[in-house]
Amino acid sequence: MAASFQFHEIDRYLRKTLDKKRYTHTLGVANTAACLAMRYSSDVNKAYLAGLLHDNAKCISTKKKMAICQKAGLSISKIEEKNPELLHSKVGSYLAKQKFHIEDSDILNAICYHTTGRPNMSLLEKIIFVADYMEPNRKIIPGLDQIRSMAFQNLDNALLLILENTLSYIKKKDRETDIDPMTQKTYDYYKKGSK
Ligand code: DGI
Ligand code: FE
Ligand code: FE
Repeated sequence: MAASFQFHEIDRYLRKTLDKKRYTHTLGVANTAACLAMRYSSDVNKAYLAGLLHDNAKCISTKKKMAICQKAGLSISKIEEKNPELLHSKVGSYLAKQKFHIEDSDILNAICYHTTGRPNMSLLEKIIFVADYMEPNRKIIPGLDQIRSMAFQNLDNALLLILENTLSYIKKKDRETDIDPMTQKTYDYYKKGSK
């Protein structure tokens, strides 16, 4: 299990590699994930650790992210090539293992799928996905209050509301073609489950 020295070491790395805004967001996600873990009887330390690490690759340049993928043999889809910000999740998952020796596959998957989600997510994956969207430092957007209160009542419903918002946001930006098929699959899966 994650010991506090590990949190400390990761915190030092994040302070160094993330910009201020991203670092603040990261602490918000870690704390929110811990709260959701308390609510849903999930491992609180694990949720905090996954929250701390979820955006660890966010401030790495596109060029470097691509290079890391190539070196590590991680595939880059067409949509990721066109929208390279999507790569921070899988690169972050890889670096969590390489740099911090995280072996827990649930934590690694929670990092890897925190942007698009995926069908049939584990409880920890859902917690990180939702915490990322609702943490206290996020810019207030319509529907966020409802999502925040829903997150503590029904996690799957909160997940669905977030996916709805994300998909309509991407479509509004006139980038319909840029929807990652995984985001759509996640939405379809949880939409079907909600009926
Ligand atoms: O890294 P964060 O900003 O904390 O949050 P995130 O990892 O969820 O990334 C958010 C961004 O990802 C947001 O601008 C929307 C974008 N995104 C989510 N799903 C998709 C997507 N972008 C594209 N192009 N396609 C998607 O399916
Ligand atoms: Fe992210
Ligand atoms: Fe994030």
